[in-house]
Amino acid sequence: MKKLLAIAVIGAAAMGMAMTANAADLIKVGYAQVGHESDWRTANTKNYQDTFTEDNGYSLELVDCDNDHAKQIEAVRNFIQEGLDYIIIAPIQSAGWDTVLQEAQDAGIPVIIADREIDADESLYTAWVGTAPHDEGVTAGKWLGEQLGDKEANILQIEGSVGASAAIGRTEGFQEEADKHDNWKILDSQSGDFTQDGGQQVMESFIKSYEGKFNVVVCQNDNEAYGAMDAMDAAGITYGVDGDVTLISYDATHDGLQYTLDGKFNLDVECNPIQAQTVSDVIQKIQNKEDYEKKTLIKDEAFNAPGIKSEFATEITKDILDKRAY
Ligand code: GYE
Repeated sequence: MKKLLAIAVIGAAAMGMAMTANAADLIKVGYAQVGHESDWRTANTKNYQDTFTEDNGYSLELVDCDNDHAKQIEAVRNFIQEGLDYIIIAPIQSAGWDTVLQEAQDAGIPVIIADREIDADESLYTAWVGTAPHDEGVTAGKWLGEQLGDKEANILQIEGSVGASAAIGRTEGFQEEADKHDNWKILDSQSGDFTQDGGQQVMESFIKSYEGKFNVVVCQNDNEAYGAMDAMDAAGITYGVDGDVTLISYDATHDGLQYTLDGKFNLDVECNPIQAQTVSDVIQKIQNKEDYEKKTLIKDEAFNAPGIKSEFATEITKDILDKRAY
């Protein structure tokens, strides 16, 4: 009896040890996520949860920072205190990162900036993986120029969250193209915070001020565009390929592309939220002491409604839409 019990105890201890050893083998990653403001963000969160799994050798601590910069800084500080192996940050705003990045560096924890850009010296972070909002803005502007020809444009723009590189870049890129056209006027440009409610509210107030005076609406993400559509529907303003207003959006999520296929959006400029595997590849290279890219750009394209020929966008088809999982 005694002997058997002893064996059982040893067995449990060995199993326990094996379990601890396994847990200790996992690479501990903290992701300070922006929030849950849009379908794009939901897809990005899911992509991290599906990629940074225990089966893939990770333990993931994902913090939804609710679009609050102070909360995001605090999340990063907690990751540092916990002594995680890697920190990933999708920066809510581009400014204000120097101090906490220095703290992570002092603690010897590699930081990967993901999705958006930051205003900080490159030496303060390990790597960057993300998209190019400035180029996306340029694409939207070039496409509009190509489609309008000599026609004038009276444009209303619903921007993303104030201070976010995704909003700053899209605004600047589009403005650069707008500046090339004497007969384009950006009547107004206000933040809709990358949300559907925000898009609707801004569009409602735009309609009050500019009804009958605009022929282009640019929304800096799909959710804002859904809100803008609701506001225009309520006011009896038509948009899309058969409407009075050209509607441009960014993200090209599944629903956004469905609206493009239906001719409700004229153009949807893609921004790809599927970035976790690229981030994981960087981490694996660091783990294996291999060379890694300091910056990796996730490639995007643009899609326009069926029947529209463009040098800058692909005509959306049911086939493309069906392959879009997010
Ligand atoms: O366009 C928007 C999201 O940072 C690129 O954030 C991302 C943007 C995306 O909320 O939908």
